Amino acid sequence: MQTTIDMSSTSQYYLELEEQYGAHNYHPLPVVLNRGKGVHVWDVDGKQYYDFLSGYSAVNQGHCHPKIVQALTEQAQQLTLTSRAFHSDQLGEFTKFITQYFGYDKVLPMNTGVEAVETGIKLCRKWGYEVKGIPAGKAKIIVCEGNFHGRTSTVISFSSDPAARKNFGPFMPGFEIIPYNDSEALAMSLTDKNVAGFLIEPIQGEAGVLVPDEGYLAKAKQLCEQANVLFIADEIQTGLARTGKMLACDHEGVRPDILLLGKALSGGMLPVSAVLCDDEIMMTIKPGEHGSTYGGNPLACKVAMTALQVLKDEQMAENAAVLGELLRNELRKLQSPYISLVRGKGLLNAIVIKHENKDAAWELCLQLKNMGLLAKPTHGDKIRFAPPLVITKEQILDCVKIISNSLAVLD
Ligand code: IF1
Repeated sequence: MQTTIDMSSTSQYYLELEEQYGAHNYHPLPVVLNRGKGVHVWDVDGKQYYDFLSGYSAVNQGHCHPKIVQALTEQAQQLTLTSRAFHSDQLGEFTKFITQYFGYDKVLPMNTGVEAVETGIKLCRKWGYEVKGIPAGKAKIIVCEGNFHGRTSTVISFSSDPAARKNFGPFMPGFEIIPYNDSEALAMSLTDKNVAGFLIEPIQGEAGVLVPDEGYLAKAKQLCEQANVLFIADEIQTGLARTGKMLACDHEGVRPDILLLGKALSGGMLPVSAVLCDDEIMMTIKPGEHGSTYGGNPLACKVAMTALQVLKDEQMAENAAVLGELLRNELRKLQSPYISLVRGKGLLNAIVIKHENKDAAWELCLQLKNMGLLAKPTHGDKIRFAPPLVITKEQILDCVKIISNSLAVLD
């Protein structure tokens, strides 16, 4: 089993530029893209691919969605940045739009996903001291084993992935790691009166699309409520229609106390993130206590309002629910000896590869690429299948054919 990589000299040229001048903090698939539209992307030689990664779920609305591109380009010619030293006409509209959209009192806009997580942590601690009455410096936040919430030094402090932490210490204290999908472990940890919050991914993405048991999120929320602890949902990857509902928490009727959004909030145009919560929490932060230069900029606000509107107008959650079901069923029907598990919700899915060769998932992804579908292995043996939510039934069936044919490379 050895997949041949046919690289044009054009692709090779760009690969070598990155290799020489870029930091080596990634190991990408050897494909160089220069165009995207809907579910498709094209490489520098004009070869077309289905995108089954969607920019790690940032392009839920499809590549270069015309309405979002229009919002971006129009606003770019009008006003892009004021800083928060001044007001803009877009920020006010955005705050009203997104709080009504998700049903919260207030929003705090940031840029990247990890900044939303950092903001959630800071809000939670402030609330812990100023509302709950936790003694100074004692606030604790519970997180789950296998979590992925981003890459800052605080956030990797509570990662359980050795690669994310090695030689990046010393680490931020104040976090306790408990097993995921284990409400008894949560109940035990919640007996500590100094716990201010529970930070959780409703489905663990980086861990390989781990869907918790039905009822776990609702139970966890209930336990947090009883303990007067904030339930903080990181919906940066699971949110915004990806799993078949607007939020993954919606599947269990759970309303997080603090909601973290990012990625598809801009439809892949620029980094836009947001933290939503009610006044009791949000109003603990006063002027000068938190912020960012670009957070809430008019360009981001305009793009985010459009990106959210498009999700509803085009019923992307419904499409994700129906086509995700179809994708998982068709993949299971293949009965491939190399696929030991198909799991996911909506269009956030993963397969687990079973093979004697430990590079099998990587080899399969190279073959998928040769046959016109881009997906990326994670943790060695898992492959994430998360196409843009604008994909059609015919396209899903076409993709399953590509996957089926590609599996032959593992024989
Ligand atoms: C990378 C995975 C996806 C996230 C959740 C916060 C953030 C992320 C639940 C931070 C980011 C990323 C970043 C990306 C790989 C990736 C990822 F493989 F790790 F699991 F999406 F599938 N919370 N997820 O998933 O958001 O600061 O990056 O905007 O290259 O590190 P960010």
